[in-house]
Amino acid sequence: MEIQLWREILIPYQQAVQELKVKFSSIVHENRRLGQYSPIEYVTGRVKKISNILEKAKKKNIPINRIEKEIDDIAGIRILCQFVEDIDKVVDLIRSRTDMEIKDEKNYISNTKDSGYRSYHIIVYYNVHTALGAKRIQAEIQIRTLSMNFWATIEHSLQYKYEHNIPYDIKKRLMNAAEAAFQLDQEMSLIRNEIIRAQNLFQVKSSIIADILNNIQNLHKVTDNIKEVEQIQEEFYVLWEKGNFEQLDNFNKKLDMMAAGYKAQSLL
Ligand code: 0O2
Repeated sequence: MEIQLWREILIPYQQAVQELKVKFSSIVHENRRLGQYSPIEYVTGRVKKISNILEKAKKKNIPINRIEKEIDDIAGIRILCQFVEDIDKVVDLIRSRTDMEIKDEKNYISNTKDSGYRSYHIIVYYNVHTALGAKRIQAEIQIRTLSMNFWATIEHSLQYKYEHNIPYDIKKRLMNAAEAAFQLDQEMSLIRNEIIRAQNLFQVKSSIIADILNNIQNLHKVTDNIKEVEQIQEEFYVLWEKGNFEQLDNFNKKLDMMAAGYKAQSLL
């Protein structure tokens, strides 16, 4: 039998996981920078452990030389969303990408698994270029809410503990917990707009505060009138204590004009 050089075999998968994590995480950062809501909360990824690859191949009767073709989740990315509605947005986003090609989609949200597992899976083909050359690999993208993920993570570790034979009473409790996680997602969806508004406000407020402090620091650099900058800083702390968003915004605009007057806006 041909020797399996696992270290080499896994290199393109490791690279694919790294690249896909960067690509999906940058969507989060870009949205936040633009002050927009991000349907992606955060992204994780992993390359399946060799022992788990062999285990899965054994369970599914896959010959060693067909592992890469038939096990499609050697590279795995997990995209976590706050709300169920965000999952559709992420799915559309993946469908519209030209740097990956969809092989298969499994909707375990509308078709919940018997275990209670809910998640949306997309298998993609993805091209990687490594020191060993170019390769088209498969990767599994799991898209789920934070609540679905909480349940799946706990259930997954219990599957390992009980070697896939979870006792009936624990299985029952897990089913109840899956129902509770489903209810939680539904409740959160009902107040989704309110939550998004609150999060956006928080985002805008923190960027205004960062701007104000940046302006104060720049003014401190360019003026000899330290007393004036101290007064501005004191004024800021008073406004900050009050926490009025509009007052902080106006104060920031005033500082922007002062900084522009001193040509201090672009200083670090
Ligand atoms: P790991 O350790 O996460 O990599 P199947 O055809 O159903 O036997 P297949 O073809 O791998 O299995 O596809 P499926 O069912 O879509 O499962 C792929 C992955 O989804 C699993 O990988 C799990 O990560 C996750 N998953 C599926 N079902 C469950 C479940 O009931 N509970 C939990 N917690 N996760 C699940 P692996 O290789 O099983 O495991």
